[in-house]
Amino acid sequence: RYSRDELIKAVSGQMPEKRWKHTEGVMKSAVELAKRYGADPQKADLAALMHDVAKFWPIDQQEQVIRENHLNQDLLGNDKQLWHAEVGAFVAKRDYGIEDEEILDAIRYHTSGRIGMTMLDKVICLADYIEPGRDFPGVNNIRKLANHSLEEGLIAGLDSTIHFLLEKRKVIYPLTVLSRNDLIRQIK
Ligand code: DGI
Ligand code: FE
Ligand code: FE
Ligand code: FE
Repeated sequence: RYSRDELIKAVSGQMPEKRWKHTEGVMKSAVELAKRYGADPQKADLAALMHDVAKFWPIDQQEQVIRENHLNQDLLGNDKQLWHAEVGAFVAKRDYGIEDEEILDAIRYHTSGRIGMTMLDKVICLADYIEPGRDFPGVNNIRKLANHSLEEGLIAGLDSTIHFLLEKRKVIYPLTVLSRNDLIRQIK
């Protein structure tokens, strides 16, 4: 069993300083959002701490984890940037003993979202966009929306991702679009 301090040590040691600063920012923002919107702040803190654990793993190691453990094979035909979320959830359980499926799902879906996102999924995905260290066009608008609606903030976040992917002529992972559409339906 890892204590929170031991997890911090283990996770921060697997990434460059800058990415660890990002993770600390996501922890702070996730706890704030959880308190504001009635998710469990302790779960938000732990999911945020772990969310990018696999981000700096060598890409062939990420691929191997997905193949050998029969994780979502669809990801292998999509952008490698998506892999660390699925791999992160797997290693959070296997290597760090995190058993709570709500936390594992929040890690697993933090990049794409999913249809029927839980409150915790939304909190982590949105915190990842608005943490204090983030700086991309439109981030302040997302921060503003996040103050009054989890869904509005998240839609703006996913829209900015989709917009970025279109501009770069990247393949869009269908679940990213499905998540965005599902959130639109939720607020109608
Ligand atoms: O890990 P982070 O940088 O904190 O953020 P993230 O996990 O939300 O996103 C990682 C990257 O994944 C980001 O640069 C955008 C990219 N991404 C997100 N959704 C999609 C995507 N890339 C493709 N090709 N398709 C997607 O649907
Ligand atoms: Fe990530
Ligand atoms: Fe994200
Ligand atoms: Fe992140």
